[in-house]
Amino acid sequence: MEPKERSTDKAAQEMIGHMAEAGQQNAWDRLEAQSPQCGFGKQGICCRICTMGPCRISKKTPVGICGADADTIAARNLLRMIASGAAAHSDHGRDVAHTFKMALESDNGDYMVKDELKLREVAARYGIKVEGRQTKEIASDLADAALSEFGKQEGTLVSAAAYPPLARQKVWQEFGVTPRSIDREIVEIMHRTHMGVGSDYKNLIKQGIRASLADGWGGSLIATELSDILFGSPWPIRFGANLGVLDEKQVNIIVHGHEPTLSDIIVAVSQEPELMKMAEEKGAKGINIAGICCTANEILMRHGIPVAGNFLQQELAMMTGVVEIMLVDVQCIMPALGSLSNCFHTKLITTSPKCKIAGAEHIEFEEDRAAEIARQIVKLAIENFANRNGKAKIPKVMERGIAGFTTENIFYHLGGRFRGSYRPLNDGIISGRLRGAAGVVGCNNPKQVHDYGHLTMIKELIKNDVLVVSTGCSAIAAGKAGLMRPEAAAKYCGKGLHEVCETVGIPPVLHVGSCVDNSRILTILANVVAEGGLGDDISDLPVAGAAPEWMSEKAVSIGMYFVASGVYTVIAEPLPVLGAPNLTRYLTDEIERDVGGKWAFERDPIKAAEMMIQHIESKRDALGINKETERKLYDMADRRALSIE
Ligand code: SF4
Ligand code: MSK
Repeated sequence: MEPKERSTDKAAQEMIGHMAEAGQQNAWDRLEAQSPQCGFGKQGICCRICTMGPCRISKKTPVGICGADADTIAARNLLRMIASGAAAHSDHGRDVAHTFKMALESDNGDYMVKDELKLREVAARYGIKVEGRQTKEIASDLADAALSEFGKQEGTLVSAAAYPPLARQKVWQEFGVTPRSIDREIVEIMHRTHMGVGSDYKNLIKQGIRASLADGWGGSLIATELSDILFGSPWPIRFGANLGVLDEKQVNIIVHGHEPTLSDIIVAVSQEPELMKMAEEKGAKGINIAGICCTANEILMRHGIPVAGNFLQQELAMMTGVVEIMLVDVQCIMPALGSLSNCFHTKLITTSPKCKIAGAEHIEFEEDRAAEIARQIVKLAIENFANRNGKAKIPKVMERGIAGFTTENIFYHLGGRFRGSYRPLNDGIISGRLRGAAGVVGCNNPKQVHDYGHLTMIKELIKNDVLVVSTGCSAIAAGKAGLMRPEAAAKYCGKGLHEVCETVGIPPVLHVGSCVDNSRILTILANVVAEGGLGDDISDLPVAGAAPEWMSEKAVSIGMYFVASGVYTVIAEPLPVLGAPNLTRYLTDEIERDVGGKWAFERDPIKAAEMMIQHIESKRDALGINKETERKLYDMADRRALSIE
């Protein structure tokens, strides 16, 4: 297969060609080697939960040995994907909460509270007294409150009652899916899907919904909010993206994975004069930190650190031959990096006790020695600069853009300098200049042409005046394609969105962060509802979600919490449920009556975008804002009246 058939990204194409010439395998090659893939697995109708099996469902064998049918088996498999995805996000949240607590107890100053305003806002939501109290006291109470959300035995998640609209909370209460605590919902999935527990697919899915809500409005939200407080809330910031950000003349360190705890401190120490001097003494012009996947997004959002690429570019980045260290933490790290690193001077370094990789060196990260360990790693990279072997190959491909949007700062951008408010966004939607908004998120998957799904869908949406917010590898794809430049509005947007972007000075695609930061999209939606004029619930809003190239279990949890929050969610690769007709019908149709959102599967990104736009228009119809009205020009008196409302 030609590189062009594998990726739309010019840098990726060049490196895929280079890998082929060098006789190295990558994910696309391994997909070909794995094809044709198992049809039972694809359709979700293979069960290996007990050793009477494995059982496969077919016309000849419509039930497994225990009598479980296709719907039960596929529902159980799906639930276990949600459990894993929710666990990954939430464990990330737990780690940030631990670091947060440790930072308050330690005197070494490696970490400290960087956003006091957010600390006070979040603490107040948790019912913690803030007036007249010191930062440290409030932060300590918040750390304890956040940590107790994971394992508490009584009540419900604080954030599930503090953030979503009341109407949404009522839907969850009536349907019986209000999340209680984070770990509990994940454990209960594992219990309910054990051999011989539940077999009613709808009742199984209910627990999947509850665990996913504990992820989105719980574990992920905790990860986002405590990261903002501890590492600083993002603010719009310029960045460069694609493999061209690597620099042959500098020591290159790539950080890859998801958690910001180590990468944030690596960024800080890499600017220390002593280390810069050491790099120069070794013949390098400097120390260049770049990111891959969501670790990239974390440090991009807060420090403007360049992004080398998204998920399918991790092997390609190593192939450049100029990476001294690839430093990984957890999630989305291909085991293939272990053997590939052996072909280069590149050191693959794992840092989490949860993630060791064959062929990698392990330097365990300890939060209470964060700066010391970060310095040790940067020094190793500097030492390794002299060991480069073979010819460097860095594609000269790089784009620029603006990232760093959050629930709080979109507020100021949309409201303008003097009137921070979601009002202009809601008014823009009500007037029809903006048709609505879409979240386009998620991974890459070699089953789709790399980045094609993200870019084609996003361009179609913004052409039709739908504002796009993006996270994860989708956001990186948009950044690499120049869609996060404010100027992209003139080139790609419909008239209404173009006007809005120009007036406010934002790009048409807003980078709101990493995978756990999908929680920012939830809180943005809650704010839009609270602003008024667009219904009482998230399910009333003219919005839709999509993951055009998803691959990970985390994406299933994310998709489910968006659906369960009332959002129509279109994904490319279908959920592995197609062999279970009742379950498929439930997830793509009937579930809407229970939670207000539903799933759709569509591989063609243009068709998928059309489905999203159609959904947005149907919500506009239901809100009664699709009537032909004359555009009202506001004078000062009108504006004052609006502010008072
Ligand atoms: Fe087969 Fe039932 Fe065991 Fe699954 S739980 S492997 S369907 S016997
Ligand atoms: S990194 S989960 S490939 S978005 Fe968050 Fe990218 Fe998907 Fe990993």
